[in-house]
Amino acid sequence: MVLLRNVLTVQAVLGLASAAAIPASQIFSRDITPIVYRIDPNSLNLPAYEEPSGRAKAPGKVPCLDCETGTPPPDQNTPTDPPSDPRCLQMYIRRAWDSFTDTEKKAYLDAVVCLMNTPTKTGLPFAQTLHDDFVKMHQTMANYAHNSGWFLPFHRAMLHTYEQTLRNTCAYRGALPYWNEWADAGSFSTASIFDPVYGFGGNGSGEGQCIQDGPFANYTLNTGPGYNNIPHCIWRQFDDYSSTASARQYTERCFELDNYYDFTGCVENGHMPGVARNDLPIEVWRGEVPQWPPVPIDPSQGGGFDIVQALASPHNGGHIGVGGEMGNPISSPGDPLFFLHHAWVDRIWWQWQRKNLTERLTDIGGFSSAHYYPLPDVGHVPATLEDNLNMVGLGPDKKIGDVMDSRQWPLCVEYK
Ligand SMILES: *[C@@H]1O[C@H](CO)[C@@H](O)[C@H](O)[C@H]1NC(C)=O
Ligand SMILES: *[C@@H]1O[C@H](CO)[C@@H](O)[C@H](O)[C@H]1NC(C)=O
Ligand SMILES: *[C@@H]1O[C@H](CO)[C@@H](O)[C@H](O)[C@H]1NC(C)=O
Ligand SMILES: [Cu+2]
Repeated sequence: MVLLRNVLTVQAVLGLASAAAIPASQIFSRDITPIVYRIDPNSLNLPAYEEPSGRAKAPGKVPCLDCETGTPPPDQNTPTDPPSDPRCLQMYIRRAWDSFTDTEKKAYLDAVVCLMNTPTKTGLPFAQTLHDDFVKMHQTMANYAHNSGWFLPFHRAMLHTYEQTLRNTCAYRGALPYWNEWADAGSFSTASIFDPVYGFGGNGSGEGQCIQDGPFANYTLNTGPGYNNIPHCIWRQFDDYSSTASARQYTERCFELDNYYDFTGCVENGHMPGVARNDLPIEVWRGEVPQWPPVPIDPSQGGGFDIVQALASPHNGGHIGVGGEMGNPISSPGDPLFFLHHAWVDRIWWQWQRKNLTERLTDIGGFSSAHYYPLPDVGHVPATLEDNLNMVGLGPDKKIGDVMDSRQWPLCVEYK
């Protein structure tokens, strides 16, 4: 059964040798026939994960501050409390992006650019950079890590792997920031996190809705959109109405729920116990959505589908308010903002856990795959603390039980 549960379905488009970036909107208007094949992760020939020895130098021409000088600046990650778990060498104090100084913001953005300029470590099909590797991780695990009990633990493990990769490969000295989305709900388009210099760049524009400024403008993703693997730009379609789904009230109602199964459904998709679910069409979860958000949506503008009414949740808010790559449930890590968004979601889980640690450090529920993805031969299997979260060679795999307590090794994370 263990093997069966590791059988993954991935679609890929073959025969596209050209590396020229093309706008995502054109990709979807093309006649593409995805080829479905199954991958057993045991057959992927993943490089074995190796503990890094010392800090790696950045590859050439990367504006990676401390890598270039070889002199690490003082650790920005000064803990206020000693680690509560003696196995933690230090704690990673995750703070809101808006609390970062300009120097800290620049150091983080530089490290992400460094990741984008570092060659793939997984060698997974179509991945060319370490940034692509994280998209592949998410693409590969998408049917397990969404609409399932794995949603929160998988993303927590993924964030840790990403944070450690920034530190070990790109000499980043801080902890992962999170995006405080309550502050920007309803007004993503003017949020300071999209600053062109000390931020992630702004909205997309033009035919492919490619981002035009910021440190990731002109970058070519080799994986995505969706399950496709076609070179394309990072694209965004801000929609301020959709971004109201990030409002505080849609988080607060999740905090009222008292078990993991109800809580995760509320956080991920705004599902409330006993209320009929407004599920997205299955095509969306297969990554086949041509563009996101679908139009028209805002009822005050005559739209027919009230996306906020249907989907308001702390998780959906960030995805649908930013749109484009972030609006794609399969390839959203292609926009580096994904990791700050998910750190926000992860903090919400931790805040909820902290309200009753005795109960909630072991509370897991739901299945080990999406409700629309019964496992071959065995169907739906309940998620357990023993389930293995595959990090596709980017870091050590983790069991769900390893990530239930953020403060403990291997995570050693605290949120401010
Ligand atoms: C973002 O850009 C898209 C595409 O150019 C445009 O349709 C949309 O109105 C913009 N959003 C905002 C909030 O400016
Ligand atoms: C992206 O390309 C444009 C046009 O060539 C250039 O002006 C801009 O500086 C580039 N941005 C980055 C972040 O490389
Ligand atoms: C934690 O949850 C358990 C089980 O629901 C309950 O008995 C207990 O009173 C709760 N503790 C707190 C501090 O709310
Ligand atoms: Cu995800």
